[in-house]
Amino acid sequence: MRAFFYKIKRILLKARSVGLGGYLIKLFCIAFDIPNFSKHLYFYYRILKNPYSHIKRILISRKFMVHNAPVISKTEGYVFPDPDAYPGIQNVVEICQRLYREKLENINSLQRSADRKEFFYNILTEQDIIENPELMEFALSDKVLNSLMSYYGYVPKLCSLGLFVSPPNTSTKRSQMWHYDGTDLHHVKCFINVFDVGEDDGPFSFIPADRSLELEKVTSRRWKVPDITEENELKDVIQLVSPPGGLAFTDTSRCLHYGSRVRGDRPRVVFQFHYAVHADYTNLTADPSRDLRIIHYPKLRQIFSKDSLREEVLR
Ligand SMILES: O=C(O)CCC(=O)C(=O)O
Ligand SMILES: [Fe+2]
Repeated sequence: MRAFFYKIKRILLKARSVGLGGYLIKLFCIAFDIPNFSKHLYFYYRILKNPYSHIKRILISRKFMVHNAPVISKTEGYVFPDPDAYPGIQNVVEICQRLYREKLENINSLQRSADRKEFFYNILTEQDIIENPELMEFALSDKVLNSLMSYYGYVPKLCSLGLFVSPPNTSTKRSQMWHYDGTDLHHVKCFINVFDVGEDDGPFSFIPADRSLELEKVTSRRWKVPDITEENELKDVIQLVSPPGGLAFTDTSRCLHYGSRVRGDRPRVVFQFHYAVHADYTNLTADPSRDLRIIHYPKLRQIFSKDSLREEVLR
């Protein structure tokens, strides 16, 4: 009985977060057993609602595209670039290291406020971004935007960002299990390791998009799989194991992924910024311990909308 009410509650919460149109699409696709197709339908539904805005996004991306940035593979849905390709990354890492150390004293209370996701929570605040504009400037830099625009083919939206702490833990739940990110057609997340991350430190781990699709067909395990164990599957896993500054851009709607299985004795800290086709693909309420959703921070959007490209990214 409890499980039944829990299921109903989840359905209602989901309906509220994606809006009526998005929700009907989801229900339709579930009914026909094509859940991943709902992302495509949602994409066309939003474009048809406002075609002009999409055309504008294509035109602005053409104007600013310079093709000198690492390319996110359209087939594989990721790039593991040389950090030196992105000017300013070392500075970003140093700022994040300092912010983490400054907040260390209060880290337990920050973790407690991260209600359900105590294994992956954000400690960055709006004030930190205002005082350290280099973080946002990096996420909006020409190089980063060029990597993204050549993948999307139009200007993507900055959806959220954060400095995420994953403390040592023994759990394997929620985003610690294999999953795709939902609703939006292309969530592209950039993960930057702030300190050394080894195999035991819960590295961000994923399977390239083409291989994820094959696995999904063979195993029909699309969602929240506790583990993928067959040897032929495991060999395809890529882990963001690196010294500080190691980074990856991954389309988490197409690449099966998980992270934060921190079995060693030190926390994993990453700076992550998250792009999507629509920043408002969900109406989550503001919760800085989850992440900083740009739609909830008009002041940041105003400060960093420096030209027509950044304006579009933050609109
Ligand atoms: O903990 C991680 O590294 C992965 C988190 C995740 O699934 C996500 O940000 O989409
Ligand atoms: Fe995810």
